[in-house]
Amino acid sequence: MAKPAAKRAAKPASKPAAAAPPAQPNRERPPEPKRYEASKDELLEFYRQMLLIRRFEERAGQLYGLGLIGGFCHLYIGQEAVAVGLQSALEVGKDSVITGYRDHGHMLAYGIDPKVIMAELTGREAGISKGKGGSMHMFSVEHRFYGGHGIVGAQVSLGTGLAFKHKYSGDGGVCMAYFGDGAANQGQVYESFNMAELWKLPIIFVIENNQYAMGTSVNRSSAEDQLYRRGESFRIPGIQVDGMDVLAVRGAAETAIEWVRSGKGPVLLELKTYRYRGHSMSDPAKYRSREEVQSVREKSDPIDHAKRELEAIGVGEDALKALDKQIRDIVVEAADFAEQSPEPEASELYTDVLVEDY
Ligand SMILES: Cc1ncc(C[n+]2csc(CCOP(=O)(O)OP(=O)(O)O)c2C)c(N)n1
Ligand SMILES: [Mg+2]
Repeated sequence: MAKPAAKRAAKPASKPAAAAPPAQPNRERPPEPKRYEASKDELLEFYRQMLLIRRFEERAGQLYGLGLIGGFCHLYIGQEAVAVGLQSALEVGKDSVITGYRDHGHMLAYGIDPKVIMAELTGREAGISKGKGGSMHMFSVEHRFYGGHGIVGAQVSLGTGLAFKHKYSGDGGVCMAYFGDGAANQGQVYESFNMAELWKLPIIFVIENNQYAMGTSVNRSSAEDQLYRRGESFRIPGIQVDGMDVLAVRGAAETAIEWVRSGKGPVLLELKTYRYRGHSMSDPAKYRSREEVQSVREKSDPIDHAKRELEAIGVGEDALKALDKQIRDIVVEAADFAEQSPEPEASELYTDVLVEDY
């Protein structure tokens, strides 16, 4: 006779559902930034720096055309107010900066010698990376300028590491990590956002929204095209800024730096800007019309904008012309220096290359 089936163990009485974890409090937000009230001298200095970047980049474009610059070359023309406005609020040597391959303007805005930048562009020994990095891989440990990176978005996770270092060593610095609207769709950007907010790292994520990633416009590639909102699901507050107005940029920088330096965690700034030139020197420019570019140049140019403000506060034509001449001389000197500098020795091929374990 078959044994009666063992009585099934009675189901334990169901437990009351675990209480839901308490909701996180609403994230505090930085105050609305104010447009920076610059003194006459400060505004002149911003204007001077933007003009230096513009003229320097124009000359770099010519040297590229003459075959003196090899490899890639991404110009910053049109975006000058972003690097100048933001970096003018940082403390050189204490804070750190990292960006992508469109990096010459950032170096100039950080007060790095135009001669060594031009020498780097032309692959000379006197270049800031001994001529071995070129346009995309500029670097200055002294200035805590950590590149110059060719892999789109990679600088965001590296920048998060720099911010971790600032916090870990308690050196009081903040990291400014720049990336483009195209890079804003990279996965590692969001992994970085998560860690940065979780650990309240001192980092300002700066999206330079110049409207295009190579030939792809933001609207064609981004489900959320209001890029300042991209940190929301990580509780990172975002601010949208007119990136063609150097004083608006500087004002946003002040707000962001104050917030981040006081230990409140990361902030995301979206700078609305525009690049006038092609993505790099080899760009067929079929994805936008000449009229579009012309219209931005005429209506929103950051240098014209600052010039009009200077005129309005009484800076005369002669003073502006003298400044223009001074900048042209600096750029000519940088180009001459670069052209006359020797190329690195062939033996340099074997230096600064990691061959051992570490
Ligand atoms: C991981 C990776 N994918 C693709 C590329 C090729 N690439 C170089 S620049 C670029 C566009 C990036 O655009 P954006 O981030 O808007 O920066 P912008 O050039 O406008 O400054 C692409 C796709 C790359 N260098 N790295
Ligand atoms: Mg872009």
